[in-house]
Amino acid sequence: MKKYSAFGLLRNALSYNEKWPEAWRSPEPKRKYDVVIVGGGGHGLATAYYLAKEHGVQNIAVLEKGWIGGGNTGRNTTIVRSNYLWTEAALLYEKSLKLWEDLSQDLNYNVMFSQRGVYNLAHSLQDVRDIERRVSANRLNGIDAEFVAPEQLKKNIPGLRVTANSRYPVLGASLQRRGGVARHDAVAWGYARAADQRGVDIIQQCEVTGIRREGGKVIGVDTTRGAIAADKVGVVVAGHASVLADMAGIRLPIESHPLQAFVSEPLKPVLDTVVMSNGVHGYISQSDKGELVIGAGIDSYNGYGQRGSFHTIEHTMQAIIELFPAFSRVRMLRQWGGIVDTCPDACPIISKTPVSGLYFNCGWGTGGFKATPGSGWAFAHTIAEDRSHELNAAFDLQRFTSGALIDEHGAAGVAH
Ligand code: FAD
Ligand code: PYC
Repeated sequence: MKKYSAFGLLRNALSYNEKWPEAWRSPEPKRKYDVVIVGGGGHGLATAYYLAKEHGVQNIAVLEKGWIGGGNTGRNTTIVRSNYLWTEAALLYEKSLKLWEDLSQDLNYNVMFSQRGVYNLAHSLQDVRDIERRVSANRLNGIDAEFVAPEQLKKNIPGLRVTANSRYPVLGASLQRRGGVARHDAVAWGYARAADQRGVDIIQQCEVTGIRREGGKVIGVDTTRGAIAADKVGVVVAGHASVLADMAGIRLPIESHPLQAFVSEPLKPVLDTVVMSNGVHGYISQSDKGELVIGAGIDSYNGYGQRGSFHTIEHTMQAIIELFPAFSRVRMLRQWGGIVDTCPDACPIISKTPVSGLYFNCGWGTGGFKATPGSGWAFAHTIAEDRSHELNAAFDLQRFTSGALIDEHGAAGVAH
């Protein structure tokens, strides 16, 4: 493994980048791999990393049509938590949260995971009941969760309007103290560097245009850089899962929607936690650079444009100002969108498919960043062993024919 010394850092700084070592190689694609992962977002890179690290697979490529982390990994608002209602989902997200807690050390790369707590606000008696139920369910699953009363919220979150007589009164909140945020680019870069060090070929500017099959089995992919043979293919392309599934003759129960995010001009530290509200439909945190990081619900139409519509921007700002009236004076800096693939039950798919050797990991909707390590870990197991791990068994494609859906709309909440 390459070591970086303080002198090395100084030398690189003075050489104006020219002699900086590359963080990962840029190899030409080989003609054949044991495993090809389609999609160089956090999930794809994590899958490749755990395939190499946990399962000893040596001949792996990650194929990315653009640049790594250029999809939703680099576009999301970085909220990490594991407070899902149903045991199946809660345990999968909790596995991920546990991996987050050691991730910087594991990757030897600072992913800036900050456990600053995540609040989910209650604005009605029904919200309070739902939140109390979820807090209890989380605790039964060994996941930290607590209910915070309004008086305590006033102390914990200065600036939050906690009154009983506003349009959306704040009647309490759930708090997961171990939740928080991480640096999204660093997650992609950290996994890429660590995967590369284990021999994974990361090939950018390489779009998969076809999935080759023979006798019901996958045999490789067509790409903009030629055909590449593979014994196994794992597809993890966030907003484009249906497009790739179509290439293999598979129909997924997925809708693709734009989801927007916003950052403000940088401010001095004013908010040291994450606040989410399903009721007003907005959420907010403050980045280490000082920007307020803001988001809301999906744009309700289907589409692949990474922009979103104006009325969602207006609605989001209304929501945030309802919660934090003082932020009405803050100027916004940037807005962007990503494409999210949502499943009918707001839960992901990590599954084998009817094509032997072809696996799909998708449908994370608005909430897959928090799952990056756990998703990669479980998908790597599924590919290496050709069967689900118990953590992702319930997230098989079978559930859409058996009807065993896991409704997480409440926990997925704000953005869905
Ligand atoms: P991506 O990072 O999108 O990676 C998929 C990659 O596949 C892309 O790089 C794409 O270029 C590539 N690809 C697509 N087609 C092809 C092809 N044919 N050939 C080769 N490569 C291809 N989740 C949370 O948990 N917390 C949040 O706070 C949060 N906020 C969000 C805010 C926004 C605005 C958005 C858009 C999403 C948010 N999410 C959040 C969801 C989260 O970002 C995603 O679920 C997660 O990042 C998906 O990771 P990924 O690696 O699967 O996707
Ligand atoms: O899943 O926690 C989440 C989330 C917050 C914002 C978008 N997704």
